Amino acid sequence: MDARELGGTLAWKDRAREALGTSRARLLDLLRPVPPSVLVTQHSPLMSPVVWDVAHVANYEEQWLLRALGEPGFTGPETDRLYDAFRTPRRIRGELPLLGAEEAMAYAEQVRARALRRLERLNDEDLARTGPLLDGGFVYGMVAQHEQQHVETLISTLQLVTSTVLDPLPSEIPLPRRSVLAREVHVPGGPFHMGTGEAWAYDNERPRHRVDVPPFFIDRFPVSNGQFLAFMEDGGYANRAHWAAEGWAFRQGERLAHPLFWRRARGGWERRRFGTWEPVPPDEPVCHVCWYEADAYARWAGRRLPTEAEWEKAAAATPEGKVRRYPWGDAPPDLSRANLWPRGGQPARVGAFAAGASAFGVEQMIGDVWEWTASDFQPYPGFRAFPYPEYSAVFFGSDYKVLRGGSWAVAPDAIRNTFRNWDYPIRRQIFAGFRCARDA
Ligand code: AVJ
Ligand code: FE
Repeated sequence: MDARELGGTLAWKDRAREALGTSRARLLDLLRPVPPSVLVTQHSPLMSPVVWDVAHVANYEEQWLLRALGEPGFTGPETDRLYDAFRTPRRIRGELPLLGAEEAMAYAEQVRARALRRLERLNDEDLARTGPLLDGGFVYGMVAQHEQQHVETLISTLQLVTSTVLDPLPSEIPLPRRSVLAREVHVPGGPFHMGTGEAWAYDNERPRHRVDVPPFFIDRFPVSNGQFLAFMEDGGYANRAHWAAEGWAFRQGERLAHPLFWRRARGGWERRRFGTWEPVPPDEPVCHVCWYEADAYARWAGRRLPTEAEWEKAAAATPEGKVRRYPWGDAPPDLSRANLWPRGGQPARVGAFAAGASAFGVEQMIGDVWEWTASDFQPYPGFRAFPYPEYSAVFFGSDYKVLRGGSWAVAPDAIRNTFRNWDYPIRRQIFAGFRCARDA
């Protein structure tokens, strides 16, 4: 064994094995308590039956960690088609001849066992032959992050089920006691380096490039339920002046009057969490609002949503002109810094993570709720689709808005300052909130 293998390949092989092990454990832990009837049902046209996601995760791994690496798979074009997110739209997945719960799990297990054996056998020749797919172990990072992303997707599917499917987990996050800080933070103008070239980053985060960001103010914390209630009580949903034209049409058509999963009860507002109704906690970041609701709130407050570049600069940049992987630095997330999966099953209170503040003092940027930004999902200058255009490239344009920072249902391996998520501006079932900004 030569030094190159010791320092290079073997180093990422351990990381790959660990990431795959973690993502699979998360998937199994999530689904273990869920009744089989819930797993096979399509609960909403917006979300697949759980069994589709499980077999899709297995099929994706079969394609990338077996067949793409010259290893025989277990299935062929028919299965690929059934579990292809593009050729099979979500709303019809419940009517398809899908694998059952046990079959889908067995499929995932079979693929994984073979993929791990393939990983053990990988050698320098494979690396040379396969090219950039294996640079730094990229394809393993891609498959592990993909599985983690589907775990979050499954959590939002389970949140749509009206019967109690998950018991609330005990929250390990301490109470904040820090109401004295100014609620917004000034970020000076000037260049900063946006994006990343790190080995496991997705194509849409690349390449790192210089952007000039004018000075701005950004909220120290995500907007809370209590703040959002003030907007509601001030007639925010009924006042057209706050709404973008398409947002107003959507609000009218859907009769929006409060975040998704909320209802007005005798004692005040309640929200449904995994089938259980409970009072809305006023000091938690607001969640399950679409981009139009976030945008309307910001206008009502005399502010606006931050652009992606502003969000990332506030999270990653230091006053000395360096960039960090997480707001607090390069150390991996822990309980004192961010609320990520698996934790309490809900956002933590505003102010809970003083130790997670960015260099500029902005808090709770990673975890708790995804944050809608003002920006459309567009490629960075010099973007190249890799390894396939259906991950990012086919979504570029003005149809999708970018979300940043990850939610409490996101795994640590699938979030960093540069990570970009996107969705339609009308979507509310995702774990999305927002914070506001303004020009300085
Ligand atoms: C990045 C969340 C928009 O769910 O469509 C999952 C992630 N890509 N499988 C999605 C993804 C392929 C993607 N989002
Ligand atoms: Fe997928």
